[in-house]
Amino acid sequence: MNVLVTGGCGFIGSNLVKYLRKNRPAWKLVNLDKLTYAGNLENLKELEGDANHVFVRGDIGNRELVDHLIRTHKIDAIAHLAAESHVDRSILGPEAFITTNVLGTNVLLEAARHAKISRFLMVSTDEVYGSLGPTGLFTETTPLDPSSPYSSSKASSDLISLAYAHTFGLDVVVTRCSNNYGPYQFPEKLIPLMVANALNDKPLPVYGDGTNVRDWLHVEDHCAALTLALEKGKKGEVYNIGGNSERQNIQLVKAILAAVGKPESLIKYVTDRPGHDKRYAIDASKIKRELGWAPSFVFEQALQQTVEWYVKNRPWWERIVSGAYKNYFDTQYASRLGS
Ligand code: NAD
Ligand code: TDX
Repeated sequence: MNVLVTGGCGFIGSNLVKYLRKNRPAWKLVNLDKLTYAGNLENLKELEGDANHVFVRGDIGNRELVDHLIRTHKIDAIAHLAAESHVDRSILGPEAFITTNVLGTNVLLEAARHAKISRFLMVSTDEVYGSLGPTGLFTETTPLDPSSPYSSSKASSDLISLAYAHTFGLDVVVTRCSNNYGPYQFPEKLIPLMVANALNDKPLPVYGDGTNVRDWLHVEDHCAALTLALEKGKKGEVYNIGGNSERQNIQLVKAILAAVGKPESLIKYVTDRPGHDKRYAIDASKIKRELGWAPSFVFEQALQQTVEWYVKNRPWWERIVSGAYKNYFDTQYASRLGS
């Protein structure tokens, strides 16, 4: 099978590309990635010279390029991960989120429809459901109620994808996953940011009172679920993916500090994220029942391994936080302190 993977140089995309090369070695992967601030070819260094991985730098919004790739590589399926993915950045500037997540996705869907692609996997997020109170779980029939520009743009692309299945018969499958963790996550996200700051003895900015809850899933478990959805998902269906590992942010931050042997005095409570969703939790029984997926990583153990990966691979994230993107991290922190 020939698969066009979009966003294959980002966190989940690069993990997926490597997962597929290992677990579906006969598949040819064409990786279309714009290499925004979040895309990094270094994440795929081990695939240099691999004839079944073709990297193409480009924008999913470029219809001519997408058509050309589908034609020349005889693409059978599209796994669509490319996106602007960070909630805080969507609050600073929503435009790129609309351009890539909404319009870019539509370009891919149109190209897929005209080329009669046999499977379109839309990688969506649990954030499309909005926020939960202290109890309950998101199921696939929970009404969408996104709160941030990021989650609204993902809800739009998620629904447009489903509309292509209903209206045009395109073989679309949508997945909605909870928070991922693991190697190669851009250090603007909670876990790698906290590890990086702790190792540099910098304050750890916890938004609000730190009691917001996220459900954590190891990225490799997500990759396994995406592979099954791509292969066996039913046309027009949505599959929730979750780790059954709900943690308050503050619990997680304290666990990270303990793992790297740094004091809790580094924790700094800062101005809350505007519109901050309180709690996410997933009912993943449908994908377990219908596709036979189950998470294999145990959270405490895998968090420890993830922290160790960032400790060992310091140059990978140090280049980001102290190099080209230092300004983002400095201004984010200063603005949350109100300075
Ligand atoms: P990421 O920000 O690490 O990577 C995104 C990738 O997309 C980057 O390589 C970037 O260069 C590329 N990209 C961005 N705009 C592009 C464009 N216009 N054309 C081509 N490439 C472009 O994101 P991630 O965390 O790996 O998330 C991947 C996908 O999974 C996203 O769709 C996201 O919404 C979804 N998701 C993420 C999580 C999570 O916890 N990270 C959870 C659920 C769903
Ligand atoms: O510095 C921080 N301090 C803090 O308290 C950061 C960066 C985050 N937080 C909080 C906000 C959230 O409650 O930690 C939690 C996790 O934040 P993020 O890592 O930014 O993730 P989140 O906003 O939950 O969204 C993530 O999961 C769903 C991904 O970024 C999305 O792409 C995915 O769809």
